[in-house]
Amino acid sequence: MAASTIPLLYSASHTLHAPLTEFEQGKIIGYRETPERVEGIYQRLVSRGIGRATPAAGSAGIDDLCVIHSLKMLDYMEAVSYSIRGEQDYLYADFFPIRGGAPTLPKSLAGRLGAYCTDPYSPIGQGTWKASLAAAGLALQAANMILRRETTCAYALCRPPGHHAGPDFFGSYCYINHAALAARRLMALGRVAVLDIDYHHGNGTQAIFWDEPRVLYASLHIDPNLDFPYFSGYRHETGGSQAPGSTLNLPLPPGTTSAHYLQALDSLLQTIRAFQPAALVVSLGFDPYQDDPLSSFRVEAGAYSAIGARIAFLNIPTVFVQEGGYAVEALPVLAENFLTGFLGSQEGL
Ligand code: SP5
Ligand code: ZN
Repeated sequence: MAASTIPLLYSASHTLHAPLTEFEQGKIIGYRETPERVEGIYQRLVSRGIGRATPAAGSAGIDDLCVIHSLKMLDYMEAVSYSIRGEQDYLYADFFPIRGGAPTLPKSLAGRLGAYCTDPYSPIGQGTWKASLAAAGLALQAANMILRRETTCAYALCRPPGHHAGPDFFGSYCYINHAALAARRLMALGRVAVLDIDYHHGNGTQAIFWDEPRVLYASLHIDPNLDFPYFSGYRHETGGSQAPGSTLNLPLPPGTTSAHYLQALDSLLQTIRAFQPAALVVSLGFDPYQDDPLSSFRVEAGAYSAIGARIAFLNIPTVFVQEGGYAVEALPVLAENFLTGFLGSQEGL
């Protein structure tokens, strides 16, 4: 029996995190990772009867997060967030330690900003920590629902996103790696695959599972020679010495069409199938879409139902975790297409 709806995990706390601006080539522009992104998807999926609104069970705690992130970084983020007074105030990292040394951590919180941060796209405000814990709670709840066999799939509408957050770094709109949290929890079932279809390489997720043979990290993304995160996501990165072959990067060129994209996806899915995972986590970014302001691909809106259907054919318990996607007007339709394809092709477990 094909399921026709998916549990949709949402928390209004995401609105506590809403920076106003970001840098682009020395200019200040509107922050792209806005609350409207997730609001639009949520409204659409509920009103179309695709998403089953499921109450949030509660925020994650630091104990949940330190399984994948360093306690020092977590304590730091919390301290910065709670030190901020003004509702509109956000601290942006602008100085970064030179690599290769063990930098002295300065005493001031402002001085430490760059110590854990890869770039200035993840400013910290007074609501950033609370919003991140709430989003992490959604991903863990989705994984718990699978573990308890309450469902075979769930969609965590996480915001801010997470796949650029690693063991001891964060950046690019991300703070806590929600997909990695879900994957780590699902390891209770056995091997876990993480399929990352955000436009950008998930450098954080790759780093977290680099030496973990029980987790396969497989990602389709823009060639890092040309775009963020630049320093990882290359094909030759295939996992650490304890986990050779557990990372699979498939960089794609600008101009990648729907057909090319689906072909590349099929090749990742084949590797995932061979890995025989007990569960799947999908880092679900809609930024490969052709009209996304950050995308150079030509993936059409209609392709998302085919992408969803192909993932459903794996026929394993699946947690979807929201990552990027910045074509705010189109996001609700992209999510609807994706889930229509997925739910329509589920065989039933
Ligand atoms: C989660 C996620 O998708 N994060 C992406 C963060 C990308 N941040 C870098 C933004 C650089 C924008 N410059 C590209 C201009 C394209 N017109
Ligand atoms: Zn992205």
